Amino acid sequence: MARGALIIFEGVDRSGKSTQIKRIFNQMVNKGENVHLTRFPERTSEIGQTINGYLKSSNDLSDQAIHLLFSANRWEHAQSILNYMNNGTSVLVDRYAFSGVAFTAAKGLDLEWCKNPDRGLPKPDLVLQLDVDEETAKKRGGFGEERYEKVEFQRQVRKLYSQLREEHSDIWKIIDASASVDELTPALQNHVDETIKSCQNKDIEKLWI
Ligand code: Z5A
Ligand code: MG
Repeated sequence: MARGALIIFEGVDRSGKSTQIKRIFNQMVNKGENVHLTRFPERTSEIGQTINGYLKSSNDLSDQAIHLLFSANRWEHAQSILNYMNNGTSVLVDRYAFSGVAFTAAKGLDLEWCKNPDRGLPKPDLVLQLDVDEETAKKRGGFGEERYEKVEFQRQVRKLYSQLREEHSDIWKIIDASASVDELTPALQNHVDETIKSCQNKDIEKLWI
């Protein structure tokens, strides 16, 4: 059986990841395609609820501890992602280990240290990085409500995404996400469709191994 693809949406705050990934998921469901949508942080588990408290600034944790919790939150769901893929269902994920690394390294922690807990997770077949400049992001709804939504910090995160993009140029596409919601969806859908076709018979690899 052809396996499903693992496709990640990444990008700085307010770049439109959640908006676009939901549109693409709905289009694929309407066409009868085998697709599953998830996101990280996945805030419903016990670990997810602790992360949620941290992001809303109601609890404080060391930079190392919260990093490990974000990673543990992915590992809680790694086997289920693999099961979907092996059963022919493609998985769309709103943020993944690249957010984990970029957001913690932006605080000054060592990049390789940041990667360690996520080593061995299912490796994505495609990373779609939605990119908007600071001014555009600031104008969009909701900016500033959670812990990391500060301009200087997001600038640092953007730099780290560039570094990760260079390391993963084989699977990474950067998309100018300043266009309208309607304009962006078809281009993103094309990348998703092409990846699903091209990885059908490839082995599932492990991230950072
Ligand atoms: N984090 C971490 O530190 N470590 C980790 O391992 C992981 C995450 C996985 C919460 O993530 C925080 O966790 C995040 C990283 C950190 N902190 N920050 N920053 P989250 O994914 O839950 O964050 P969020 O609250 O969903 O925000 P977001 O993902 O950054 O936003 P978005 O999904 O990219 O944007 P959106 O919700 O689709 O759109 C934002 C607004 O813009 C909304 O009002 C839209 O209607 C509007 N919008 C969207 N697209 C457009 C276009 N094209 N034009 C105009 N307006 C638009
Ligand atoms: Mg989002």
